Amino acid sequence: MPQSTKRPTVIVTRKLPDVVETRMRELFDARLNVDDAPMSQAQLVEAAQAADVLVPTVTDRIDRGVLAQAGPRLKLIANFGTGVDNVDLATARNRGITVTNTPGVLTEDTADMTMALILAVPRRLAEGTALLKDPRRSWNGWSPTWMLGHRIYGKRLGIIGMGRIGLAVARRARAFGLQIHYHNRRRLSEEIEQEVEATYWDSLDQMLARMDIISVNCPHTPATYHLLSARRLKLLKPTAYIVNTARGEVIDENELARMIETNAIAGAGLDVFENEPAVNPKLLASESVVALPHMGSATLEGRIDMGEKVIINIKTFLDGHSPPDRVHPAMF
Ligand code: 8YV
Repeated sequence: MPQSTKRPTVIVTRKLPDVVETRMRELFDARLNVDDAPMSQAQLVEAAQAADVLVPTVTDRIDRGVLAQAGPRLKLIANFGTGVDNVDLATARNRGITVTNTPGVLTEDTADMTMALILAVPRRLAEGTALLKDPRRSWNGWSPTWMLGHRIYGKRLGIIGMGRIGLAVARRARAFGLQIHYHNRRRLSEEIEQEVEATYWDSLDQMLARMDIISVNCPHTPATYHLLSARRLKLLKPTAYIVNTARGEVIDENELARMIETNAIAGAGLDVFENEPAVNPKLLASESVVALPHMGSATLEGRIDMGEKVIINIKTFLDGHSPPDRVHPAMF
């Protein structure tokens, strides 16, 4: 078969929605993971040796070790996901491997989940439902001083990372009467600040000390690893809540768990964890923590859109153009 008609080998590390996999089979020599078992590092090396294009997800560590053993054909890593902290971007660039991601299509879903946690923790949603469903406990009826949470309306929300998702959270939170504050590498335009009536804080430390609820919406990069360090977590008011739908690594999870255990903060809504799938048991034991298994973007519509983006990135790249969602290491 002449080189030009040979279909490129695209190795997909996890099971994707049927419609995405079917289209990939039509377009490429697609090697799919129908059992959805996470790949070991050795299996990832094998995949990197055989593929023209690798499609990993957040559960795959495409580190220096994997990239160092990649075959000469591997020219594109089309990540199924927006965060690219699972890929060693510098090594990929040095080896001439392009990396793409899937921004934009999971913004609204992730912002919805963030808002759900902002509501769920102060209003004790998980506690209430767990109580009713627990056959060992019984509900003795309404009481004026029972299951009291805290009001959301009028409180100060501090958003760390005001990119697409942070802004989508701000828009929702405004509708719930929260006062929007934010810390970001770059200040937003005056127009957008006015739209969501946002107050910018150059100093993260100063913002943390004054907020009622903190929402983490920045990517995990070397610069944001443990951005909420033990020192910074201690700046929070004891009545504050933390919500994280970004990456567990942004928060010092051990310190957060210690503070939850000792009631040094009021509660946390966590969709992501530092050592997924492991979760600090102190967090799970606490009634003031609402914990979710990394579900922020988990809608069927979102996953299909992500798959479509991956396909467009691969097609554009293979056609010799710069793919629309090319990741530039300096961006992260
Ligand atoms: C995805 C995410 O589920 O896209 C991201 O960065 O965190 C998630 O919403 C996951 O990354 C898919 O690889």
